Amino acid sequence: MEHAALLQQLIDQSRHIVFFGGAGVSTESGIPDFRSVDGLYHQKYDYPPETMLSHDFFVRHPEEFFRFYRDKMLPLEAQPNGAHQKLAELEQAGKLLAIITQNIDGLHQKAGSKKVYELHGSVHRNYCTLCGKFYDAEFMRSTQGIPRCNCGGIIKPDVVLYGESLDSRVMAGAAQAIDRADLLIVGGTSLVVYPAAGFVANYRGGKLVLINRDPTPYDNRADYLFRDSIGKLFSQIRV
Ligand code: CNA
Repeated sequence: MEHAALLQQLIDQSRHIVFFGGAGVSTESGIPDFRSVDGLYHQKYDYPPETMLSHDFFVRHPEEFFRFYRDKMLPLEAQPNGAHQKLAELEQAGKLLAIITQNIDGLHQKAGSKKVYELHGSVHRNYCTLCGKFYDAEFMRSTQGIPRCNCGGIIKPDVVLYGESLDSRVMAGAAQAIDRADLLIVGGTSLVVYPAAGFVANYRGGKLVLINRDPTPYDNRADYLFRDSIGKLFSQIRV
């Protein structure tokens, strides 16, 4: 059976779907991922993205951190693609419990999804490190150099940088959702960044579907493996 028809059948048979995704969910919206051939790891910078997006780098080289951040992490014109849209529709139809994402772009919410566990935070939330005042992504993009609050504090994106710990409440909510899932769809993630691999490895519920262009270390754990474009595939699903 072709991929779309098989995915349709699995979705039709399930009542508590959970979707777990990564950067590959947003590439069809024009946002590059890290590890694909046209991803950020293959573009030329003085440091690799993992270094520039680390807590250590943020503290030691804030000016360079924000130059990279404004340049690459704030594609605010990007629009949701077929995957974001169909997942939002599945939630509205009462079939999808939650989305767990490693993305920080907010495109699931832009598509209308409500229950979204953002493991790595969001570029749409930024806070003064001194007084806690909130700033949106548009404000961050309008700044130059190191963004500062009225009070003088540095404004930090609410994004989990490498070397920082994940929010335990978000983690617990995501784990609970996965426990309740009768269909776990994992897509657009290389499954090499913690805690993605753990969530997938520990899934003991119903069926596991993996949709990814490149191979992952968990391909053999999947009940169904679709080496396909996730936006294109979801666009063909009827909710
Ligand atoms: P990754 O390691 O870059 O892997 C992405 C995976 O998606 C690769 O295995 C690709 O083969 C696959 N892929 C790319 N495009 C598609 C597509 N259209 N259809 C199907 N598969 C596709 O990304 P991960 O999310 O696994 O890595 C985790 C990092 C990347 C997280 O910390 C993210 O915060 C971070 N990131 C996020 C964004 C974003 O918010 N949009 C962008 C870039 C990186």
